[in-house]
Amino acid sequence: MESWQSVTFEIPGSGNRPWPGGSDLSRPELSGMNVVVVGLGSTGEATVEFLVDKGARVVASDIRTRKDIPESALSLSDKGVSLELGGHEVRTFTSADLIVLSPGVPPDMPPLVKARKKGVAITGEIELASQFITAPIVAVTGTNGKTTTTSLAGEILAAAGLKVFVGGNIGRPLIRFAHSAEFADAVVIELSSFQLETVDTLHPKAAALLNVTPDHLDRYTDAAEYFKAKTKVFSRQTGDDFAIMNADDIVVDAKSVAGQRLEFSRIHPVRNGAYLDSGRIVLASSGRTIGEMPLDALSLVGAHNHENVMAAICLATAMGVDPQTAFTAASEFKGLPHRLEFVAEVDGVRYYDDSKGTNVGAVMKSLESFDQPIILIAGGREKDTDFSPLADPVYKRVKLLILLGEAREKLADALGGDAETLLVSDMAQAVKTARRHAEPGDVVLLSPACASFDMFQDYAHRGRVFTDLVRGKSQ
Ligand code: UMA
Repeated sequence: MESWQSVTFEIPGSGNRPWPGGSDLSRPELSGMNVVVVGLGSTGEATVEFLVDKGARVVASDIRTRKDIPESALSLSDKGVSLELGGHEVRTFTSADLIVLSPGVPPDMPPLVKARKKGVAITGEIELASQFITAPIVAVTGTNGKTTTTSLAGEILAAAGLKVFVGGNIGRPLIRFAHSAEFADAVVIELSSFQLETVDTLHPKAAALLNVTPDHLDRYTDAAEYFKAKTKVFSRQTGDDFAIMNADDIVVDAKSVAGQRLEFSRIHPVRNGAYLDSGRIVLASSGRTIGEMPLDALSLVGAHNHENVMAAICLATAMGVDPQTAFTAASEFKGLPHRLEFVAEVDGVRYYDDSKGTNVGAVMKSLESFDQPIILIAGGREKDTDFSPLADPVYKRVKLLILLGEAREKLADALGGDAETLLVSDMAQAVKTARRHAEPGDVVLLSPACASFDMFQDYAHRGRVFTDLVRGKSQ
């Protein structure tokens, strides 16, 4: 492939004292080290197992009490791990050599602040794992589309004959791969802003920042802080690496990215990267077309998915996959559950499950994906969200807004003037109401703009409940 154009922008640091690992290729000595792992969810459990195997003395600290901790985590005490349950002790944190945070743990939690002040090294699972991985890393971050892009990039690389590990925020902790010591030609990881906060030396060969719209404002002081965490994905790249960005979305006001820049755009041609033109995805290098495919060859619907596909194709071609292989794998990719997933057509009405649409940006993109009138089911637990950006797309595309969950009044205040609005008490009532008002040709879309935890175990549970109701399985 021909050389790609280079551009630069500035990257923030983590604010933590880097843990004793140091540079990209050093494999730190963990044996005998006192390590506190904070959080005993999927990340924490995998991290503890890894550290124990490396000979570290491990304390696993979690705010949950024993009765809420899964048996698999409790049984870690059989391997010599000390469990600190029901809260975090300041002394445990300040006396550690190293603290490894789970992504969901807020970095400003008081015991952490005290440990940081005392100079205790603090890191995260991704940073720790990456120091034990020699395979090239392909990283995907952004507010929306991460999981689809990560999965598709993995599929394309696999279609090109590479042995690939796909993990990270997608649900498989990266440290599980580091622990397994299995061989891979490439490691494809989805990275959340939470995970990127604690990254210091992670060095992806190819990294994509898909888009940034404000999210997780219950964790960050403002959108800029969230955005800064996202840009850390590029911080350790060199001129041999690839930095992939959405030319339509992100105005990166920073100054230095060392990686070679590839862009993707739905709106205009790019010199290096992918863009849409007359119903085709065009791949360009130094302004020259090096491949193209028709958009209607894709199973994925929606403008945002076109972006995801272009990003995945850029990542794969940056890793040396030929365009035709990338296009073929993209056209065979069926998408993921709960992300604008087609559920059923009932009486001429098409139902879509977009339960993973947990923020305003995701819902905006999903609304843009349809030309038909939309009955939108939204609401749940909000995250200090400003819903006002939804007003315009709701006004233009939504014929009926059905709201549920803790945020329903706040959503009604923000959007009630833009479409006929009904408040309901649960998902069963939401689906029944949608069915009563829908006419043939309409779309009923569950895309909540909120988290699910007020009424469901998680977004997948919410999606399943919706799907079962639509298909008439649980009425
Ligand atoms: N905990 C504490 N103290 C605290 C806060 C939490 O002890 O102050 C404990 C909780 O009691 C719980 C554990 O920490 O036992 C949970 O840790 P976690 O929230 O980091 O969750 P994990 O199970 O380790 O899952 C994490 C990601 N979760 C979050 O970032 C919130 C998963 O992403 C990811 O798949 C997994 O690691 C593997 O990498 C989920 C997610 O919702 C899908 N991500 C967010 C998103 O996509 O928007 C960022």
